[in-house]
Amino acid sequence: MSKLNILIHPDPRLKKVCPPVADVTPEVRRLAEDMLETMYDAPGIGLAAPQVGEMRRMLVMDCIKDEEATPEPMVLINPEVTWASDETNTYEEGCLSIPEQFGDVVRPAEVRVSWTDLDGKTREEQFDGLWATCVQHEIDHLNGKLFIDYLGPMRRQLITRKMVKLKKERARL
Ligand code: K1U
Ligand code: ZN
Repeated sequence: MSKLNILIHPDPRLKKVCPPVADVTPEVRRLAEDMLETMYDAPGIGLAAPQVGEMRRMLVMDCIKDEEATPEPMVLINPEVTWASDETNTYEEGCLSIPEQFGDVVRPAEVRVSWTDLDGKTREEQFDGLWATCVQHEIDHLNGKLFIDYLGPMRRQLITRKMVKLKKERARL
C-alpha cells in the first residue's frame, strides 16, 4: 500500500466533473487501498479520487471516529444519490484539500446512495448522521464542488487566499 499526495485548493483538478469508472480492475482495487491508507493517515473520515489527482468517480470513507472501535472502511464506485430527505442537518465541515478551515454546511439529513462495490456488485444503502454528511461531501468532490462553495463569497475568498499562501509556503520547503 502507498500513501498518496492530497491536492490542496485551489487546483483545477478539484473543480472538474469526474467521469465514471468503467470496470473494477485490479488497478482500481489498488487505488482504493491506497486511498484508504491516505485517508486514515491524514487523518480524515473520507477521501474522493480527484483529491489525489485520480479523475474518476470513486470515494472511500470511514466515519467511525472512536480509535478503539472497529474500523468500517467503505469504497464507493460510481455513487449516486437516489433519494434525499427533506429534513436537513448542519455540520461544521472540513476538507483534507482545505486544511484547518471549517464552515457550516446545510445538507439533507439522510440520503440513499447506490454504488458499485469492489466485487463489481451494485449496492444501495441509506446513510444518516455523519455518514450522510460525509458521503454528500465526497460525491460533491466527484462533481468538482467543495464545501466552501456553500459559504458566502467573502468567506470563500478569504479561505482561498489562505490556501494560496499555504501552498506557497509549502513549495518553499
Ligand atoms: O473529503 C475530505 O476532504 C475529507 C473530509 C471529510 C469530511 C469532513 C467533515 C464533514 C464532511 C466530510 C475530512 O475527513 S476532514 C477531517 C475530519 O473531519 C476528521 C479528522 C479526524 C478525525 C475526525 C474527523
Ligand atoms: Zn473534502
